[in-house]
Amino acid sequence: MITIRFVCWEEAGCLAQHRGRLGLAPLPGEQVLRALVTGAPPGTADAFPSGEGLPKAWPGDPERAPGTLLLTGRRADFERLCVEVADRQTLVELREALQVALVRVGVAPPATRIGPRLFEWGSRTFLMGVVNVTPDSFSDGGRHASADTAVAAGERLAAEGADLIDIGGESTRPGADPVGAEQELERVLPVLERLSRLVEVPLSVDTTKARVAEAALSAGASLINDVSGFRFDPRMAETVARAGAAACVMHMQGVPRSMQAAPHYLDVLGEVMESLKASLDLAVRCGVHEERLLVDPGLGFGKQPGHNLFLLRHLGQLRALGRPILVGASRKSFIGKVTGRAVGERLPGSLAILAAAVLAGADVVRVHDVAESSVAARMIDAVRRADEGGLAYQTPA
Ligand code: HH2
Repeated sequence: MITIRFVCWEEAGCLAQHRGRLGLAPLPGEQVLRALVTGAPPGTADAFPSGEGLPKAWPGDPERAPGTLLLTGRRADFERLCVEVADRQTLVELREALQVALVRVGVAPPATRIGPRLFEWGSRTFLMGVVNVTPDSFSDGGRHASADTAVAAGERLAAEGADLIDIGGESTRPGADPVGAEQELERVLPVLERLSRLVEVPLSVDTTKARVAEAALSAGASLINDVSGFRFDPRMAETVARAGAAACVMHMQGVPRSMQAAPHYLDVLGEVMESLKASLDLAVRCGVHEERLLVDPGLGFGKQPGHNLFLLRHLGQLRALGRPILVGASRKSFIGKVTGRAVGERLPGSLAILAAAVLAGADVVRVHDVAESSVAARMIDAVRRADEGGLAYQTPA
């Protein structure tokens, strides 16, 4: 399967602005792009045309990186390539993948309805607040172990500005013991039922079990947050499809019990992308509406600190999947590794990661500290929107 990701791209808006400053009209197609192709079938590099007005192609080393190509050119060159190779059988898959990737590069996906709310991606950063109804979650374990405290926490997060509230009944921290569906339901359902009557914010349930998802969706949840990307329970995708619900598919290498033992990748971004694409394809095959799906690189799930930081830095490349990007970094151990801070002292590090993630392309950030994250997100959004007049910020009402 061919995967294409743009590893460098010029912001089309910035280019238009530079031209405007010189008094020149916008020039469509001038945007410079660099694409990394993996999984190309044999013969692709040989069949690739060369010449003026076409992207330049560098095939990867056939021994070390078979099926790879690096393409560089202007958008107009890539578009011309798609026309030029229209009748070449060997390049059909490449052309189709390129056409899709060209539409997606640097562009926010279309809006998604989650429960009663429409999320217009690119308009601002959205916050998913976390309520773990567990005794053993890595940062808030035991704090909301009773339904009363969990409901109160959910109400507080909604008041602080959460756009979604994610309720979890099973810890997925490294080394965590799995819990049965019965126990997970006992923890999650009472909170979900009460919270759905008290707040207007859409509720999400963090589970990998179809049975839990099914009951949660009937009890008022609008989104299933599956950290296994629909891999652990073969009934999960059809359960989400039947309910017409939204879902977030996350990447994880291995299983929580052992995932941090020896995470290993040759190309962490490419492998995360391919796995997320497989989760999206599975979901769509089972009847989930593509426009209801979000993707998440799964920071800390079978990843070394360096893998997490690299994924964050190049997050925008996941745009090639065409879905909104959710990132959960709040209080995680890689922040502790970099800053030397214990879990209760990771707020400054978490806010810095939030800023980095948003600037790199995150649409939703999953956080424990909603009040502080909401101020940080508003500030970063102002930076993102900054225009030369300096008027592109809005004072909150
Ligand atoms: N991280 C955790 C749990 N669920 N879901 C998504 N989509 N992305 C994440 O990064 C993610 C997640 C781990 O954090 P937490 O829920 O606070 O801890 P625990 O799993 O120990 O309950």
